[in-house]
Amino acid sequence: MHRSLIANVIALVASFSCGAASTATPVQLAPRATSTALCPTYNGKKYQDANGASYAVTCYNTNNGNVIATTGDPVNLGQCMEACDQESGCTAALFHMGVNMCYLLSSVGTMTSNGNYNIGVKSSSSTTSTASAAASSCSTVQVTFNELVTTSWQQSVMLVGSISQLGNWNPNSGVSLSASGYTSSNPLWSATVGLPAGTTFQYKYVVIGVDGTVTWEADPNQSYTVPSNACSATEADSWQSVSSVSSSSATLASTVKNTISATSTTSVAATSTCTNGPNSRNCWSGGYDIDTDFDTAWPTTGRTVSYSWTITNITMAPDGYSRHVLAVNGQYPGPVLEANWGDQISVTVTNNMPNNGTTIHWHGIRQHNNNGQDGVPGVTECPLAPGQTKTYTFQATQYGSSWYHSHFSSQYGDGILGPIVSLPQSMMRVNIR
Ligand SMILES: [Cu+2]
Repeated sequence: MHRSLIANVIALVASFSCGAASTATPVQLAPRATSTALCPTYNGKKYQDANGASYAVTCYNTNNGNVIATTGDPVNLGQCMEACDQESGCTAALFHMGVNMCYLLSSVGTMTSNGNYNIGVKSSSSTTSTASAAASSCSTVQVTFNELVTTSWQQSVMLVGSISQLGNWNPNSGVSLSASGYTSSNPLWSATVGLPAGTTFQYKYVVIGVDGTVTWEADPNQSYTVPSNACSATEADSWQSVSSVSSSSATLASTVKNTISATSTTSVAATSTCTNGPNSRNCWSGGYDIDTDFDTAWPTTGRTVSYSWTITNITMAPDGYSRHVLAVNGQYPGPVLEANWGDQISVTVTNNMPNNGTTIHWHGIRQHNNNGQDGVPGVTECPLAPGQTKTYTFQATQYGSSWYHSHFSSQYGDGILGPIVSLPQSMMRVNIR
């Protein structure tokens, strides 16, 4: 796996070349440092996955662990562990912090210390249920329901079941799940419900669309008995789609879609953990709220905001004294780049300066897994030569105000700059451009 990682880096480096430099020999990479600086943060830490299994963490580099799968874009070792739990045969997982890659391992292999990796080794003997069983029992058990279901913008997820606590099958009275742990690679919706010990019931998850459409997951109903020897428990499920049900099932066609009328006077759907009131608009739609960490979760609106900019060398007098200015669409400062949180942004930049290269950097935009759009000449791209055009595309995964600027030479001091405004959901303007 080590070799494939390095091969990827070489491929990335080799894939960009600036004119004559394209014939240059591949860059020789420096050996990876073997610092263990990151280890103490995680060493000895215990993670718990969606099924309640515990993982102990040791910081190691594996030399011959048998990789059974890899997943991209995990945020931490805990998510990597959850992916491991979903994969049969996975006994350990390795999270590479440098590139946010998750390696699911069927064995751990020989280890040498390396701070760029964290490994969680599945410990079969310790699970939450056995641990809490030994501890005590409770009349009300806090049951956490974790559901993996990929949802789109402004959808929400509810848990509905055959007992009153789950709405007696009425989706208007079910339990709202929170998407606070949702990421594209681990679409986790979750809720914790206090239920009487020993109760047996049936349940399903439903997805609520922005127009109130209720989509039930496919049959069969799931069944659950609340443990009577524990105070907390976890139930992990994935969305049951029709295609995952055996075709011999008589209930195959029973995916039900209902439309319920909106009972709220607002388009904002509060989650189980967030409620709007007269003095608070902190709860946003789609399970997002003011506390959502936009490094791990963001909406995808499906809308693209497009701009077309031409960079020219002109004469202006911004402070009353005529001088040469490098202008964006003939103006200084440049046009406002405005989008809603979750929009795709597309900016086509044409360099019409006669004797300057240029790139545009989107200051403060994370560009996670999207390096090529970061606009840093000599690092992520070649500068645009006079007359060249490039379309930068990236998603507004963050909200707030920042600025864009040329990253070439000191051009932003001569005018190539402007504001970026990514509106949070509480301020969204649907009709931007
Ligand atoms: Cu900057």
